Amino acid sequence: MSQQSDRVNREVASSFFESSHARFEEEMQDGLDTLNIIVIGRVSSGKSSLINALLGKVRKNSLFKVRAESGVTQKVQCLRLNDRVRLIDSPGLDDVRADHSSITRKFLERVDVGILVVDGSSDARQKQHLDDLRRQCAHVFVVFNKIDEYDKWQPIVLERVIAQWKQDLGVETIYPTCAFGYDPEVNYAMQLDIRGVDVLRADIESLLQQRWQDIVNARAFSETRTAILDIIAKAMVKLAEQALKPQSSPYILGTLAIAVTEIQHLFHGKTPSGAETRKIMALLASGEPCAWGFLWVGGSSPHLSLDIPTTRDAIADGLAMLLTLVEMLRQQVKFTQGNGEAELARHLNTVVTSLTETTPDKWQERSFWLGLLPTLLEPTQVI
Ligand SMILES: Nc1nc2c(ncn2[C@@H]2O[C@H](COP(=O)(O)OP(=O)(O)OP(=O)(O)O)[C@@H](O)[C@H]2O)c(=O)[nH]1
Ligand SMILES: [Mg+2]
Repeated sequence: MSQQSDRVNREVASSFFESSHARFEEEMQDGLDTLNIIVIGRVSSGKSSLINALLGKVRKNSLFKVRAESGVTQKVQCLRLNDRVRLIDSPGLDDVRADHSSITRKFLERVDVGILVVDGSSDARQKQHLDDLRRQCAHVFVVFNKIDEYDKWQPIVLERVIAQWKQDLGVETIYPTCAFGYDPEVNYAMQLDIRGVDVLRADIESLLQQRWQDIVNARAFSETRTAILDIIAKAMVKLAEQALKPQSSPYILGTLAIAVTEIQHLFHGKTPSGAETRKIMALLASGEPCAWGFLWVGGSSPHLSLDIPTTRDAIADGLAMLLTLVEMLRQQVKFTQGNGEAELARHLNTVVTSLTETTPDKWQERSFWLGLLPTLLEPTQVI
Protein backbone atom coordinates (compact mmCIF):
# COMPACT_ATOMS: atom_id res chain seq x y z
CA MET A 1 0.00 0.00 0.00
CA SER A 2 1.39 3.44 -0.89
CA GLN A 3 2.22 5.93 1.83
CA GLN A 4 -0.45 8.26 0.60
CA SER A 5 -3.31 5.77 0.61
CA ASP A 6 -2.11 4.57 4.00
CA ARG A 7 -2.44 8.11 5.30
CA VAL A 8 -5.88 8.52 3.72
CA ASN A 9 -7.06 5.24 5.21
CA ARG A 10 -5.86 6.19 8.68
CA GLU A 11 -7.67 9.52 8.43
CA VAL A 12 -10.83 7.67 7.48
CA ALA A 13 -10.63 5.36 10.43
CA SER A 14 -9.89 8.09 12.94
CA SER A 15 -12.73 10.28 11.74
CA PHE A 16 -15.21 7.57 10.89
CA PHE A 17 -17.59 7.89 13.80
CA GLU A 18 -16.88 11.56 14.31
CA SER A 19 -20.31 13.00 13.46
CA SER A 20 -19.97 16.68 14.30
CA HIS A 21 -20.26 17.66 10.62
CA ALA A 22 -22.73 14.93 9.75
CA ARG A 23 -25.64 15.94 7.55
CA PHE A 24 -28.63 14.11 6.13
CA GLU A 25 -28.96 13.89 2.37
CA GLU A 26 -32.26 13.65 0.53
CA GLU A 27 -30.62 11.86 -2.36
CA MET A 28 -27.32 10.15 -2.84
CA GLN A 29 -25.53 12.97 -4.70
CA ASP A 30 -23.21 10.62 -6.48
CA GLY A 31 -21.90 8.28 -3.81
CA LEU A 32 -18.70 7.59 -5.69
CA ASP A 33 -16.31 9.40 -3.39
CA THR A 34 -17.46 7.90 -0.09
CA LEU A 35 -17.60 4.41 1.29
CA ASN A 36 -21.29 3.73 1.92
CA ILE A 37 -22.43 1.59 4.82
CA ILE A 38 -26.02 0.41 4.94
CA VAL A 39 -27.81 -0.93 8.00
CA ILE A 40 -30.52 -3.31 6.96
CA GLY A 41 -32.78 -5.82 8.70
CA ARG A 42 -36.30 -6.82 9.66
CA VAL A 43 -38.70 -4.12 10.78
CA SER A 44 -38.13 -3.04 14.43
CA SER A 45 -34.97 -5.13 14.80
CA GLY A 46 -33.21 -2.05 16.17
CA LYS A 47 -31.42 -0.69 13.07
CA SER A 48 -31.88 2.99 13.91
CA SER A 49 -31.01 2.36 17.56
CA LEU A 50 -27.82 0.57 16.53
CA ILE A 51 -26.70 3.47 14.34
CA ASN A 52 -27.26 5.91 17.20
CA ALA A 53 -25.17 3.66 19.43
CA LEU A 54 -22.40 3.31 16.82
CA LEU A 55 -22.26 7.08 16.66
CA GLY A 56 -21.95 7.27 20.44
CA LYS A 57 -25.24 9.16 20.80
CA VAL A 58 -27.34 9.41 23.94
CA ARG A 59 -31.13 9.67 24.02
CA LYS A 60 -31.17 13.48 23.89
CA ASN A 61 -28.87 13.96 20.90
CA SER A 62 -29.75 10.81 18.94
CA LEU A 63 -29.88 11.32 15.16
CA PHE A 64 -32.14 8.52 14.00
CA LYS A 65 -35.75 8.23 15.12
CA VAL A 66 -36.56 5.19 17.29
CA ARG A 67 -40.03 4.02 18.35
CA ALA A 68 -41.61 0.83 19.62
CA GLU A 69 -44.17 0.71 16.78
CA SER A 70 -43.00 -1.01 13.62
CA GLY A 71 -42.25 0.85 10.39
CA VAL A 72 -40.78 3.94 12.06
CA THR A 73 -38.10 4.48 9.43
CA GLN A 74 -40.23 4.97 6.33
CA LYS A 75 -37.60 5.55 3.71
CA VAL A 76 -33.89 5.14 3.18
CA GLN A 77 -32.04 7.81 5.17
CA CYS A 78 -28.53 8.77 4.29
CA LEU A 79 -26.21 10.46 6.76
CA ARG A 80 -23.04 11.81 5.26
CA LEU A 81 -20.67 11.51 8.19
CA ASN A 82 -17.66 13.15 6.59
CA ASP A 83 -15.78 13.32 3.30
CA ARG A 84 -15.25 9.59 3.19
CA VAL A 85 -18.15 7.75 4.77
CA ARG A 86 -21.92 7.67 4.40
CA LEU A 87 -24.11 5.75 6.80
CA ILE A 88 -27.49 4.64 5.50
CA ASP A 89 -30.47 3.64 7.64
CA SER A 90 -33.22 1.70 5.94
CA PRO A 91 -36.84 0.76 6.61
CA GLY A 92 -37.73 -2.89 7.34
CA LEU A 93 -36.45 -5.27 4.66
CA ASP A 94 -39.85 -5.96 3.10
CA ASP A 95 -40.42 -2.23 2.72
CA VAL A 96 -37.02 -1.81 1.08
CA ARG A 97 -37.82 -4.58 -1.37
CA ALA A 98 -41.24 -3.12 -2.15
CA ASP A 99 -39.81 0.33 -2.71
CA HIS A 100 -38.80 0.61 -6.34
CA SER A 101 -38.32 4.37 -6.33
CA SER A 102 -35.28 5.61 -8.15
CA ILE A 103 -33.93 7.27 -4.98
CA THR A 104 -33.90 3.98 -3.07
CA ARG A 105 -32.48 2.11 -6.04
CA LYS A 106 -29.69 4.63 -6.35
CA PHE A 107 -28.82 4.22 -2.68
CA LEU A 108 -28.83 0.45 -2.89
CA GLU A 109 -26.65 0.39 -5.98
CA ARG A 110 -23.97 2.34 -4.18
CA VAL A 111 -23.57 0.45 -0.91
CA ASP A 112 -20.18 -1.02 -0.10
CA VAL A 113 -20.51 -2.42 3.41
CA GLY A 114 -23.64 -3.98 4.86
CA ILE A 115 -24.71 -4.40 8.46
CA LEU A 116 -27.49 -6.98 8.66
CA VAL A 117 -29.36 -6.65 11.95
CA VAL A 118 -31.27 -9.70 13.19
CA ASP A 119 -33.04 -10.35 16.48
CA GLY A 120 -35.01 -13.08 18.24
CA SER A 121 -34.89 -16.74 17.38
CA SER A 122 -33.22 -17.78 14.16
CA ASP A 123 -35.04 -17.35 10.89
CA ALA A 124 -33.47 -19.11 7.92
CA ARG A 125 -35.33 -16.84 5.48
CA GLN A 126 -32.88 -14.08 6.39
CA LYS A 127 -30.20 -15.99 4.50
CA GLN A 128 -31.67 -14.66 1.27
CA HIS A 129 -31.23 -11.09 2.52
CA LEU A 130 -27.68 -11.83 3.53
CA ASP A 131 -26.91 -13.31 0.11
CA ASP A 132 -28.42 -10.28 -1.62
CA LEU A 133 -26.32 -7.95 0.52
CA ARG A 134 -23.20 -9.99 -0.10
CA ARG A 135 -23.66 -9.74 -3.85
CA GLN A 136 -23.75 -5.99 -3.51
CA CYS A 137 -21.22 -5.35 -0.76
CA ALA A 138 -17.50 -5.86 -0.28
CA HIS A 139 -18.14 -6.94 3.30
CA VAL A 140 -21.18 -7.71 5.47
CA PHE A 141 -21.32 -7.64 9.27
CA VAL A 142 -24.11 -9.66 10.89
CA VAL A 143 -25.41 -8.21 14.16
CA PHE A 144 -27.64 -10.02 16.63
CA ASN A 145 -29.39 -7.19 18.48
CA LYS A 146 -31.54 -7.10 21.62
CA ILE A 147 -29.37 -9.50 23.61
CA ASP A 148 -30.86 -7.97 26.78
CA GLU A 149 -33.99 -9.95 26.05
CA TYR A 150 -32.01 -13.01 27.10
CA ASP A 151 -30.92 -11.56 30.45
CA LYS A 152 -33.63 -13.50 32.19
CA TRP A 153 -32.21 -16.81 30.92
CA GLN A 154 -28.97 -18.57 31.66
CA PRO A 155 -26.14 -17.39 29.31
CA ILE A 156 -26.15 -20.73 27.48
CA VAL A 157 -29.55 -19.89 25.97
CA LEU A 158 -28.18 -16.81 24.21
CA GLU A 159 -25.16 -18.81 23.06
CA ARG A 160 -27.41 -21.46 21.53
CA VAL A 161 -29.60 -18.93 19.78
CA ILE A 162 -26.55 -17.23 18.27
CA ALA A 163 -25.08 -20.60 17.24
CA GLN A 164 -28.31 -21.39 15.43
CA TRP A 165 -28.25 -18.03 13.63
CA LYS A 166 -24.66 -18.72 12.56
CA GLN A 167 -25.64 -22.08 11.17
CA ASP A 168 -28.74 -20.84 9.36
CA LEU A 169 -26.92 -17.89 7.83
CA GLY A 170 -23.72 -19.80 7.17
CA VAL A 171 -21.50 -17.21 8.88
CA GLU A 172 -18.65 -17.57 11.34
CA THR A 173 -19.00 -14.27 13.14
CA ILE A 174 -22.08 -12.63 14.60
CA TYR A 175 -21.86 -9.50 16.73
CA PRO A 176 -24.16 -9.70 19.78
CA THR A 177 -25.37 -6.19 20.69
CA CYS A 178 -27.80 -4.29 22.79
CA ALA A 179 -28.87 -0.80 21.72
CA PHE A 180 -31.73 -0.17 24.08
CA GLY A 181 -32.96 3.17 25.31
CA TYR A 182 -33.17 5.58 22.34
CA ASP A 183 -36.95 5.52 22.23
CA PRO A 184 -38.00 8.90 23.77
CA GLU A 185 -41.10 7.21 25.15
CA VAL A 186 -39.12 4.69 27.13
CA ASN A 187 -39.85 4.62 30.85
CA TYR A 188 -37.93 7.66 32.15
CA ALA A 189 -36.22 5.57 34.83
CA MET A 190 -34.58 3.33 32.21
CA GLN A 191 -30.94 4.03 31.33
CA LEU A 192 -29.37 3.50 27.94
CA ASP A 193 -28.20 -0.10 27.73
CA ILE A 194 -25.45 -0.36 25.11
CA ARG A 195 -23.47 -3.59 24.81
CA GLY A 196 -21.24 -5.14 22.17
CA VAL A 197 -21.32 -2.00 20.03
CA ASP A 198 -17.68 -1.12 20.78
CA VAL A 199 -16.49 -4.43 19.33
CA LEU A 200 -18.55 -3.93 16.17
CA ARG A 201 -17.35 -0.33 15.82
CA ALA A 202 -13.71 -1.37 16.24
CA ASP A 203 -14.05 -4.03 13.54
CA ILE A 204 -15.70 -1.62 11.13
CA GLU A 205 -12.92 0.88 11.78
CA SER A 206 -10.31 -1.77 11.21
CA LEU A 207 -11.95 -2.75 7.91
CA LEU A 208 -11.96 0.87 6.82
CA GLN A 209 -8.39 1.34 7.85
CA GLN A 210 -7.27 -1.55 5.70
CA ARG A 211 -9.65 -1.43 2.75
CA TRP A 212 -11.27 1.97 2.31
CA GLN A 213 -9.35 2.87 -0.82
CA ASP A 214 -9.70 -0.58 -2.42
CA ILE A 215 -13.41 -0.78 -1.76
CA VAL A 216 -14.14 2.68 -3.15
CA ASN A 217 -11.95 1.99 -6.21
CA ALA A 218 -13.59 -1.38 -6.85
CA ARG A 219 -17.09 0.13 -6.83
CA ALA A 220 -16.03 3.01 -9.03
CA PHE A 221 -14.65 0.45 -11.45
CA SER A 222 -17.76 -1.71 -11.39
CA GLU A 223 -19.76 1.39 -12.39
CA THR A 224 -17.58 2.05 -15.43
CA ARG A 225 -17.27 -1.64 -16.20
CA THR A 226 -20.48 -1.88 -18.24
CA ALA A 227 -19.36 1.04 -20.37
CA ILE A 228 -15.93 -0.55 -20.84
CA LEU A 229 -17.49 -3.86 -21.93
CA ASP A 230 -19.58 -1.99 -24.43
CA ILE A 231 -16.66 -0.07 -25.92
CA ILE A 232 -14.47 -3.18 -26.25
CA ALA A 233 -17.26 -5.38 -27.67
CA LYS A 234 -18.04 -2.74 -30.29
CA ALA A 235 -14.37 -2.42 -31.22
CA MET A 236 -13.92 -6.19 -31.50
CA VAL A 237 -16.91 -6.66 -33.81
CA LYS A 238 -15.57 -3.91 -36.06
CA LEU A 239 -12.08 -5.35 -35.98
CA ALA A 240 -13.34 -8.80 -36.97
CA GLU A 241 -15.28 -7.34 -39.88
CA GLN A 242 -12.37 -5.20 -41.02
CA ALA A 243 -9.54 -7.68 -40.60
CA LEU A 244 -10.94 -10.05 -43.23
CA LYS A 245 -10.96 -7.35 -45.92
CA PRO A 246 -7.93 -6.21 -48.01
CA GLN A 247 -6.08 -3.08 -46.90
CA SER A 248 -7.55 -3.33 -43.45
CA SER A 249 -4.62 -1.92 -41.43
CA PRO A 250 -5.69 1.75 -41.28
CA TYR A 251 -9.23 0.75 -40.28
CA ILE A 252 -8.01 -1.61 -37.58
CA LEU A 253 -5.70 1.06 -36.26
CA GLY A 254 -8.50 3.64 -36.36
CA THR A 255 -10.92 1.34 -34.53
CA LEU A 256 -8.38 0.66 -31.80
CA ALA A 257 -7.54 4.35 -31.48
CA ILE A 258 -11.22 5.19 -30.99
CA ALA A 259 -11.55 2.49 -28.29
CA VAL A 260 -8.38 3.66 -26.53
CA THR A 261 -9.66 7.25 -26.58
CA GLU A 262 -13.09 6.27 -25.25
CA ILE A 263 -11.63 4.17 -22.43
CA GLN A 264 -9.26 6.98 -21.44
CA HIS A 265 -12.18 9.37 -21.43
CA LEU A 266 -14.12 7.07 -19.09
CA PHE A 267 -11.33 7.01 -16.53
CA HIS A 268 -10.17 10.62 -16.72
CA GLY A 269 -13.37 12.38 -17.75
CA LYS A 270 -11.61 14.14 -20.64
CA THR A 271 -10.64 13.26 -24.17
CA PRO A 272 -6.91 12.54 -24.53
CA SER A 273 -4.95 14.25 -27.29
CA GLY A 274 -4.12 12.33 -30.48
CA ALA A 275 -0.46 12.29 -29.46
CA GLU A 276 -1.32 10.74 -26.11
CA THR A 277 -3.41 8.01 -27.73
CA ARG A 278 -0.67 7.28 -30.30
CA LYS A 279 1.92 7.06 -27.53
CA ILE A 280 -0.17 4.60 -25.52
CA MET A 281 -0.87 2.46 -28.56
CA ALA A 282 2.79 2.39 -29.59
CA LEU A 283 3.85 1.42 -26.08
CA LEU A 284 1.26 -1.30 -25.80
CA ALA A 285 1.95 -2.62 -29.31
CA SER A 286 5.68 -2.78 -28.75
CA GLY A 287 5.21 -5.78 -26.49
CA GLU A 288 4.25 -7.92 -29.48
CA PRO A 289 6.25 -6.67 -32.48
CA CYS A 290 5.99 -9.83 -34.57
CA ALA A 291 2.25 -10.16 -34.61
CA TRP A 292 1.82 -6.46 -35.38
CA GLY A 293 4.41 -6.68 -38.16
CA PHE A 294 2.51 -9.48 -39.88
CA LEU A 295 -0.67 -7.55 -39.50
CA TRP A 296 0.67 -4.44 -41.23
CA VAL A 297 2.28 -6.36 -44.07
CA GLY A 298 -0.76 -8.50 -44.76
CA GLY A 299 -3.33 -5.86 -44.00
CA SER A 300 -1.78 -3.15 -46.16
CA SER A 301 -1.75 -5.04 -49.41
CA PRO A 302 -4.49 -4.17 -51.91
CA HIS A 303 -4.46 -7.77 -53.16
CA LEU A 304 -4.22 -9.82 -50.02
CA SER A 305 -6.65 -10.14 -47.21
CA LEU A 306 -5.54 -11.66 -43.93
CA ASP A 307 -5.91 -15.38 -43.46
CA ILE A 308 -7.81 -16.71 -40.48
CA PRO A 309 -4.83 -17.24 -38.14
CA THR A 310 -3.51 -13.73 -38.84
CA THR A 311 -6.97 -12.27 -38.39
CA ARG A 312 -7.19 -14.06 -35.07
CA ASP A 313 -3.81 -12.64 -34.08
CA ALA A 314 -4.88 -9.16 -35.09
CA ILE A 315 -8.03 -9.39 -33.01
CA ALA A 316 -6.17 -10.96 -30.09
CA ASP A 317 -3.51 -8.23 -30.15
CA GLY A 318 -6.14 -5.50 -30.23
CA LEU A 319 -8.11 -7.05 -27.40
CA ALA A 320 -5.06 -7.73 -25.23
CA MET A 321 -4.05 -4.10 -25.77
CA LEU A 322 -7.43 -2.78 -24.63
CA LEU A 323 -7.57 -5.10 -21.61
CA THR A 324 -4.07 -4.05 -20.58
CA LEU A 325 -5.02 -0.41 -20.98
CA VAL A 326 -8.01 -0.89 -18.66
CA GLU A 327 -5.86 -2.65 -16.09
CA MET A 328 -3.19 0.03 -16.14
CA LEU A 329 -5.73 2.83 -15.83
CA ARG A 330 -7.42 1.04 -12.93
CA GLN A 331 -4.17 0.62 -11.09
CA GLN A 332 -2.95 4.05 -12.10
CA VAL A 333 0.23 2.65 -13.65
CA LYS A 334 2.23 5.16 -15.71
CA PHE A 335 2.51 4.54 -19.45
CA THR A 336 6.23 4.15 -19.92
CA GLN A 337 8.37 1.67 -21.82
CA GLY A 338 8.20 -1.77 -20.25
CA ASN A 339 5.19 -1.04 -18.04
CA GLY A 340 2.29 -3.33 -18.78
CA GLU A 341 4.33 -5.81 -20.83
CA ALA A 342 3.72 -8.69 -18.48
CA GLU A 343 0.01 -7.83 -18.37
CA LEU A 344 -0.13 -7.70 -22.15
CA ALA A 345 1.53 -11.10 -22.50
CA ARG A 346 -0.82 -12.60 -19.92
CA HIS A 347 -3.92 -11.20 -21.63
CA LEU A 348 -2.67 -12.27 -25.04
CA ASN A 349 -2.28 -15.77 -23.82
CA THR A 350 -5.84 -16.05 -22.48
CA VAL A 351 -7.36 -14.23 -25.41
CA VAL A 352 -5.66 -16.40 -28.04
CA THR A 353 -6.81 -19.53 -26.19
CA SER A 354 -10.41 -18.27 -26.09
CA LEU A 355 -10.38 -17.35 -29.77
CA THR A 356 -8.84 -20.62 -30.88
CA GLU A 357 -11.74 -22.40 -29.21
CA THR A 358 -14.32 -20.54 -31.34
CA THR A 359 -15.12 -20.33 -35.03
CA PRO A 360 -14.32 -17.03 -36.84
CA ASP A 361 -18.00 -16.34 -37.67
CA LYS A 362 -18.56 -15.77 -33.93
CA TRP A 363 -15.99 -12.95 -33.84
CA GLN A 364 -18.39 -10.68 -35.68
CA GLU A 365 -21.12 -11.16 -33.10
CA ARG A 366 -21.48 -8.66 -30.31
CA SER A 367 -23.11 -11.30 -28.08
CA PHE A 368 -19.99 -13.45 -28.35
CA TRP A 369 -17.83 -10.64 -27.02
CA LEU A 370 -20.30 -9.68 -24.30
CA GLY A 371 -20.19 -13.31 -23.15
CA LEU A 372 -16.41 -13.55 -23.19
CA LEU A 373 -15.32 -10.14 -21.93
CA PRO A 374 -16.67 -10.28 -18.36
CA THR A 375 -14.40 -13.24 -17.59
CA LEU A 376 -11.41 -11.34 -18.92
CA LEU A 377 -12.33 -8.14 -17.11
CA GLU A 378 -13.36 -9.57 -13.75
CA PRO A 379 -12.54 -6.93 -11.12
CA THR A 380 -10.19 -8.01 -8.36
CA GLN A 381 -12.25 -9.42 -5.49
CA VAL A 382 -12.13 -6.86 -2.72
CA ILE A 383 -12.57 -9.24 0.19
N1 LIG B 1 -34.87 -4.63 24.35
C1 LIG B 1 -34.28 -4.00 23.35
N2 LIG B 1 -34.99 -3.19 22.59
C2 LIG B 1 -34.35 -2.55 21.57
C3 LIG B 1 -32.99 -2.73 21.30
N3 LIG B 1 -32.67 -1.99 20.20
C4 LIG B 1 -33.79 -1.35 19.86
N4 LIG B 1 -34.81 -1.68 20.67
C5 LIG B 1 -36.20 -1.22 20.65
O1 LIG B 1 -36.82 -1.77 19.50
C6 LIG B 1 -37.76 -0.84 18.96
C7 LIG B 1 -37.43 -0.55 17.53
O2 LIG B 1 -36.16 0.10 17.48
P1 LIG B 1 -35.68 0.87 16.19
O3 LIG B 1 -34.29 1.27 16.41
O4 LIG B 1 -36.67 1.94 15.84
O5 LIG B 1 -35.77 -0.31 15.14
P2 LIG B 1 -35.71 -0.22 13.55
O6 LIG B 1 -35.18 -1.49 13.07
O7 LIG B 1 -35.00 1.01 13.15
O8 LIG B 1 -37.25 -0.10 13.24
P3 LIG B 1 -37.95 0.34 11.85
O9 LIG B 1 -37.31 1.61 11.40
O10 LIG B 1 -39.39 0.55 12.23
O11 LIG B 1 -37.76 -0.78 10.90
C8 LIG B 1 -37.68 0.40 19.86
O12 LIG B 1 -38.68 0.35 20.84
C9 LIG B 1 -36.31 0.27 20.50
O13 LIG B 1 -36.24 0.91 21.75
C10 LIG B 1 -32.26 -3.63 22.13
O14 LIG B 1 -31.07 -3.87 21.95
N5 LIG B 1 -32.97 -4.22 23.14
MG1 LIG C 1 -35.60 2.57 11.97
